[in-house]
Amino acid sequence: MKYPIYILAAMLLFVGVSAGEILDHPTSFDLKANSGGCYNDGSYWMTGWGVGAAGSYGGEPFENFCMVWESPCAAQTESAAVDLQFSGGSEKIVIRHLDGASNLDSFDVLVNGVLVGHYTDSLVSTESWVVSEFPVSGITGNWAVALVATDAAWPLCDPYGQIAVDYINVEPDNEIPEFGLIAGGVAMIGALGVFLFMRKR
Ligand SMILES: [Ca+2]
Ligand SMILES: [Ca+2]
Ligand SMILES: [Ca+2]
Repeated sequence: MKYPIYILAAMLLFVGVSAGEILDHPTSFDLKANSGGCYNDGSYWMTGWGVGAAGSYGGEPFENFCMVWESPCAAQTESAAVDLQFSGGSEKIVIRHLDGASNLDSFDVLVNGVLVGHYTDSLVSTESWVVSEFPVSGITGNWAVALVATDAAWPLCDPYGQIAVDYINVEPDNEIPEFGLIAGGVAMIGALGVFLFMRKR
């Protein structure tokens, strides 16, 4: 079958635009919920997320976050994931999530199915929102960042769900160089102190 040149051009343009859209995936993902389900303001890919019970979790309304496991939890084994963009440099996956009173809010973090981090519940029996960072490096492009619950379901998983997540971001990880500079500065000040001490003697 022969296509007119303008149809071929349109097809190439479509492929090009599609590839461009793939590169436009975000570096931050704000999870939100309503009675209809879990959603994001953009049209980005997300799967496996559910909605908590109406009410507040750790002082925040259920509309602010989504659940890795949602009612009915007993049958749940799947991960919950969002698609995020990585630069290839030293970065960190930053997740704001609830460390709840159940003490069963531990989870693994996977990128493209590969384990990159783990959060262990603090075993503090309060409803506390925490921001956890998981360093990564050498990951380039768009990949699924998945959370996998690693504890047993808690008794009230139905209806409240398990592992509430507010947002997942990919951010530059500048902490190691900064720490190196601070450590270097402390070492220099220390060496100077020894030098002055020795001169005084
Ligand atoms: Ca789920
Ligand atoms: Ca806890
Ligand atoms: Ca949110």
